[in-house]
Amino acid sequence: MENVRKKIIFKGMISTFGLIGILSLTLFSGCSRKPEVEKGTEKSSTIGAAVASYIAPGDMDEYYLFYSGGHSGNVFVAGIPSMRHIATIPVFSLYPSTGYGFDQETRKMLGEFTWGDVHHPSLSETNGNYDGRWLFVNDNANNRMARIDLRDFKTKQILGPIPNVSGYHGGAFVTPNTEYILAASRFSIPLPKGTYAPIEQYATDYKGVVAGIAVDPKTGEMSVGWQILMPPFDYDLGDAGKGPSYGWAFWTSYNSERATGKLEVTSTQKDRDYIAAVNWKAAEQAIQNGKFKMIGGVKVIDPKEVPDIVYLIPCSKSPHGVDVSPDGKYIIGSGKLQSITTAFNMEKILTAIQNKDFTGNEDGIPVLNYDAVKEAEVNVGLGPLHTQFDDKGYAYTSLYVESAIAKWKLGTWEVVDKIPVSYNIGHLAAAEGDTINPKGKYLVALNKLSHGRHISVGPSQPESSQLIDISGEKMKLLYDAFTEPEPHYAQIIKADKLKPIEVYKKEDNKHPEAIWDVKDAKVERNENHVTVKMIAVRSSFEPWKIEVNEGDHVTIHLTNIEQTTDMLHGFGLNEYNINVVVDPGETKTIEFVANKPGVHPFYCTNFCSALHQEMQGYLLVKPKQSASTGMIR
Ligand SMILES: [Cu+2]
Repeated sequence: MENVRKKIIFKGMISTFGLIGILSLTLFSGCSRKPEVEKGTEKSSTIGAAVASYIAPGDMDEYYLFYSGGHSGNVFVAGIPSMRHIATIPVFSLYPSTGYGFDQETRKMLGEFTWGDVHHPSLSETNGNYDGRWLFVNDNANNRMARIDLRDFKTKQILGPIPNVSGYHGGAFVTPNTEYILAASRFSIPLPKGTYAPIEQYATDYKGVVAGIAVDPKTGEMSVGWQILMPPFDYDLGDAGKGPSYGWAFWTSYNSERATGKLEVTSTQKDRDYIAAVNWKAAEQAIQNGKFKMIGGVKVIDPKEVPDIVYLIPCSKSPHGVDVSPDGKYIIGSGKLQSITTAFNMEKILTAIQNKDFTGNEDGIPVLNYDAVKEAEVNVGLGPLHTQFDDKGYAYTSLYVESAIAKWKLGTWEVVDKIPVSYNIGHLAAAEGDTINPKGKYLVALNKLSHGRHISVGPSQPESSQLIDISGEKMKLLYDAFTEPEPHYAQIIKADKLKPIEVYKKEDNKHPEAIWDVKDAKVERNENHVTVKMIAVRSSFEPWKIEVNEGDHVTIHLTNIEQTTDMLHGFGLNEYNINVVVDPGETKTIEFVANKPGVHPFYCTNFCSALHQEMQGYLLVKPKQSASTGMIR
């Protein structure tokens, strides 16, 4: 009953906006209740669902889901339809399982930070299709962007903190040929970073930034590309144009009021927020033509001085997702505080720009006439958030407040089906559902709050994501899987696009200190620096004994000389807080100061053979006193 009542209140009031009290009620009381109606439906379809999501032992999944691990700093990989978790990819946080953040190479990459907040994974694209080369993820907390190489599912580059971008939420989303990865500021601040301005001057002296991070098409190496100075709104999700909208990038934003303080009240006063539409081809050109100023060491375009690069499209209040349809014709914008999703027509956007059909401006950026660029308003339901697409011309919009997904038709704009989810869905991911060639078949609901879906483990309930069959007319719930908190965006790629390597080939190892023969293994001293060239191979370390003096600076270059797939070795050093894992053919560098005297065993931490337990050695640290007097301290 309460749900029904809420809906009536919501529908009655929503068109008037500015309804803070009602919203607090709907947004937040909605979290604590389960919709009761669907329980029976779930049960009755159990057998069909079980068969549809069953992958027999030894068989493999058809698709893989890459989903963000939020403030764990990790990315997780699961099979679809089995929803089996198959890998954790550490990105911004230490991860002893793979030794990530313990060796010199990854420590350097992580820099001063030991955590990050992964939000939106983005698979690299060629001609608008996933190409299975890289996965990019953003760090909302420390304004960084990382590249994961899908040949070995490892993080290879972390760019940032990116200058001027503050609260990197509006990424990572790639352009159709991975020319750029989108980036935007969630939190506007005075620029460059480090500048002080009183909060009372927020509306004028604080700035947002939208940006494109450039990607080298051969290596995937990222560099700071173009940046555009924006009004102090909070920039949210983005998507790149394709087909007729190719060359454009879109971000939603909230807080068009430029408010500070209690944003749930102060930033919900106006009727609309904006989608920022950026002509990135023009931005590229402007930078080339020298039309920029240097801010924070980066070339930044000021739209006041360089017109025709960025426009604002009014959209429903408090939007999250902006999603471009597979054919690139429509830009779908959803505001959480309105029960409709708007489809904007790219052709109409371009015409309005040409005709200067503007209704105003924000800091010199033209605001397009909503009615002139709108194609349709779709009555999707309460709290529309994010939209994905299938192969049959349907769109799927997550409804946060309603805890449901609406399926609707592009072109007729009719809602044709709805399925409840448990509960409070944020993002959703359909199979290749944001490319030019969505596959249909499966969709995963990434639920923000899930009560009672798993055994309670205390006040914090395990989160749930749900696999939904979208191959038929009606959506069908197939499976409830645990999701590491916090699920943000995810992407689903066809398994045959992933072509991971089997080993690191010896000839490809470019580490200057790599050794491949036990006769080259050695311990060398240069004053108080001890360098060890070490080999790990089934089932021993060579050398197995390292003698140093207390206070020595120790560097171990450890090469796993195996050329057999999955033959990993670890190096765990007792009470030195060190655990490194080396894959076959890989060399890693371990550095530490031998500041704990005594005898410290090291051992292989990653199971490798029947004699894995025997794979061990000793670090012998002579106490300082004993080195001079021969006495044991
Ligand atoms: Cu081993």
